[in-house]
Amino acid sequence: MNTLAIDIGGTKLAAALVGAENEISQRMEIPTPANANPQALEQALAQLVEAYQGKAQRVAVASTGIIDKGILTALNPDNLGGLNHFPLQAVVEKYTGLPCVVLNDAQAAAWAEYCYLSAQFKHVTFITVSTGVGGGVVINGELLTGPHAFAGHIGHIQADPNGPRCGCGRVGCVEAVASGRAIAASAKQELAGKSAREIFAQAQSGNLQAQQLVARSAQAICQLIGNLKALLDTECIVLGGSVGLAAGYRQQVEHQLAQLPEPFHVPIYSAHFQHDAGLMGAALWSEHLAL
Ligand code: ADP
Ligand code: BMX
Ligand code: ZN
Repeated sequence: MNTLAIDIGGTKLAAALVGAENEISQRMEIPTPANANPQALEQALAQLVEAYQGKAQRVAVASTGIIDKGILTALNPDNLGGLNHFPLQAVVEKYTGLPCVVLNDAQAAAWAEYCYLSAQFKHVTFITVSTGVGGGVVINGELLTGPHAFAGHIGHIQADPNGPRCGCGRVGCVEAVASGRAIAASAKQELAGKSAREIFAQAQSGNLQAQQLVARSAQAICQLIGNLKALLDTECIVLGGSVGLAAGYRQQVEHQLAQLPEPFHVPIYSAHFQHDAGLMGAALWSEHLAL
C-alpha cells in the first residue's frame, strides 16, 4: 500500500509517496501560491498530484489551518493569502480519485513524532516554528484534535499583551512574536525586507539585530513551553518547522527554559522526521484510521 502524502504550509507545498515500511520516495516541493485564493490553491494541488497518478491507493493531507470535517479555515488568514473555507478533502479526492484523510499540519507532525517516541513517552507535544507557530498534542497515546479540530493551536496563546496584533485578530500571540513571518516583519534598517532564513544567516555571521530577533522568538517559545508543561505535564516537546530546526535554535530555547523553576522543565527534541514530520504524520494517521 502506497500513501500519497501532502503537506500544505504557509510557505511551501510538499508531496511524497510513503510506502508499506514508511519509507519516503519521490518527494517534491512547490511554493505555496502567494495569493492563495481557492482557484490558485486548487490549481497548485492539481499540479502536485498529477505526478503521482496511479502510484498510490490513498491520500493523506496535513495542512496549515483549522481542518474540520474536510474543510480548511485559516485562523491566521495572513499565512494563506486570505484563503478561507476551502473544501480541501473534496478537492484532493476530485483530482486523485482516491480516499483521502485531512488534518492540521502540526497535529499530523505530533502524531508522527509520537509514533517514533511511543516506546518512551505517552505524552508528547509538537511545536512547529515555521511560517506560523503551530502545535499538536498527544495525551496518553491519543492525538487531541478537539470537537472543532482547533486543539493544539498554541501559536495563538498570548505571549505579550503589548505585542503586535496577530493576523488572527488577537493581540500579542506567540505567532506574532516568534514565527518566521513575525521575525521577518520585525526586521528594520539593514534587515528590512529579508526573510527569516536570511535573518538567521545574518545572526550566524554576527549581526546584532538578527541575533536579537532570533532570541526574542526563542524566548517566546520557551515561555510557551513553560505554559504547556503547566497545562499538560507533557513528557517531552518536539520542535519542528524550518525556524524550529534552524541551527542553534533549539539550544537557545533549552538555555532559556533552564532559567525557569524546575517544575516547568521538560526535555526538548528536534523532530526526528525533520521537515517531513507533517508528511509522515498524515500517512501514519491514515494508517491509524485504516482508511
Ligand atoms: P511551512 O510554513 O510552509 O511549513 P517552513 O517550515 O519551511 O514552511 O517555514 C517557513 C519559514 O521558515 C519562513 O519564514 C522561512 O523564511 C523560514 N526558514 C526557511 N529556512 C530557514 C532556515 N534555514 N533557517 C531559519 N529559517 C528558515
Ligand atoms: C497558524 C495556523 C495553524 C498552523 C500554524 C503552522 C493558519 C493558516 N494556520 O497558526 O493552523 O498549524 O500556523 O503552520 O491559520 P505553518 O504554515 O507555519 O506550517
Ligand atoms: Zn493569533
